[in-house]
Amino acid sequence: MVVKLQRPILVGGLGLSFSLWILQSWHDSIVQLGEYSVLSLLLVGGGLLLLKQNRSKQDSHILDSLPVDRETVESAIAKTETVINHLAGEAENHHALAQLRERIPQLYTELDRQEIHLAVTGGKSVGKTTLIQVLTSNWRPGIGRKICLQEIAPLFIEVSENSDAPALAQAKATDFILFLTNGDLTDTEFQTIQQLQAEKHRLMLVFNKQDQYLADERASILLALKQRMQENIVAISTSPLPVKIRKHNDDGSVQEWMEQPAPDIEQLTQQLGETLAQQGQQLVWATTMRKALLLKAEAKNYLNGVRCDRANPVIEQYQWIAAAAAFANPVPALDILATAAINAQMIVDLGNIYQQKFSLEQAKTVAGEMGSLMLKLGLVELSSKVIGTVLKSHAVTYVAGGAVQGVSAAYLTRLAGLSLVEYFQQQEIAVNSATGFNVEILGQTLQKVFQQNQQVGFLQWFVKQGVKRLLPEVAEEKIFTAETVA
Ligand SMILES: Nc1nc2c(ncn2[C@@H]2O[C@H](COP(=O)(O)OP(=O)(O)OP(=O)(O)O)[C@@H](O)[C@H]2O)c(=O)[nH]1
Ligand SMILES: [Mg+2]
Repeated sequence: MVVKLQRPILVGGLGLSFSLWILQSWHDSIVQLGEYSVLSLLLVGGGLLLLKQNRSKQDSHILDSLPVDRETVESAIAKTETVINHLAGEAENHHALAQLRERIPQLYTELDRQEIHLAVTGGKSVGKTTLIQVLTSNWRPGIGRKICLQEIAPLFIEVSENSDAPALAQAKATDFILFLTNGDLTDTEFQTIQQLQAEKHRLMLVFNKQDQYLADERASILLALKQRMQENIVAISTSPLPVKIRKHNDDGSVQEWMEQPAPDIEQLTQQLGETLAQQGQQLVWATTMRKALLLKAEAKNYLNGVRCDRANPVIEQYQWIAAAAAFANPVPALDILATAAINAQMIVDLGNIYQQKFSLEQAKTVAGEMGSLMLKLGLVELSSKVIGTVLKSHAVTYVAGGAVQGVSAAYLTRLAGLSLVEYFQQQEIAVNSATGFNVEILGQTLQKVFQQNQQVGFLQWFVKQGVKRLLPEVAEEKIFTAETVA
């Protein structure tokens, strides 16, 4: 449905007068707005928290199903392919299509990969290179699979945030991670391990250089490590310091020499050998699964971008329709404002863009739900107050009645539209959609979108747009003049 806005609507008899004192009072209104922002921040805080918890639950749910069997991985790859096909269907010349598509057959090949990839990671000089050398020359696990050891660039060297991200990404791309430390874990080491475990990466904590400690120190470090991580801890010395050997001869003389002890890596080779023998196949499938999910997320991101570009003009269109309606017929009651602001046809149109089909009847129900949610959350009252304040600073007190309703209706329509977009984006790609609407999640989305769109700067801009639309003759010239003066 395409509706062209007729303008100007109802301008007769209304006048706007701008003068410089308004610009002075601008500051006051910013302070007032600041208060509203704090208020609504408090209001949405709880909701956001809920949303976050919900998100992480969803993610871990997917990954809890690791380790996986072959069919699960194949179906994940197929779903990824579906998303890419949607992208191709909706944007046939999309720049990312070729590289996304290429990676699908690679995933199928990856399922049958025979080698197992191990990452050797940890801080600077913990013994990564030495461990790889020792394992390469001394270890024959005999599991019928080739084992590739990859040294990851040292972590925790730079203090800046995310500086370890590229190195960690390399480690995450492998099947199993050997995380080396030379003593008790630092907080950063521990956080990194926790993050890897939360993302369901398999890892073993390797306490290397234990020859540097006395026996009782070693034991207490091991104990500390075990308190932090219940399982998968081994203690080794890949390159123990030479020890002095003293020999007392029969003739009373003493001979001394330095001897290089052999590397002590037995705990590691034994445990690792067992894990790889028992779970080698699973590890490869789990890695493939992770890669398929990553590719799917990437493709979905592109798809959401394409759809968002289509959704924006639709929201804009309905937002000014709502503004015109409320402006022409300003009803003070807040509830009418909320429901009138959410056009069921907008929901149908946006649903179409996101491949979520709604009948007009269904869309009306959703519109009703959203309207009452907005009321319940106090968004209607809050936004009309804020918009009223901004309008006053424009000295439109004259028309405040209709203008407040008009701009508020536009603003609420925008919130509703953006929330729907955000909600649809979170949904799984519909294969056969028509699944029920989750009002709870929609409510959380509304609060989040409201918070993102209630910054003072945005509201001021938005009110200006609204006034321009509703009172084009008067507003344009005056507002632009005011801007030049400011
Ligand atoms: N005492 C002792 N020293 C060790 C042990 N393992 C390695 N080292 C020494 O630690 C130093 C660093 O070892 P590397 O293997 O180069 O460590 P790395 O983690 O690869 O170092 P970067 O790649 O520079 O981060 C070397 O001097 C090794 O000889 C060990 O078990 N005991
Ligand atoms: Mg090294």
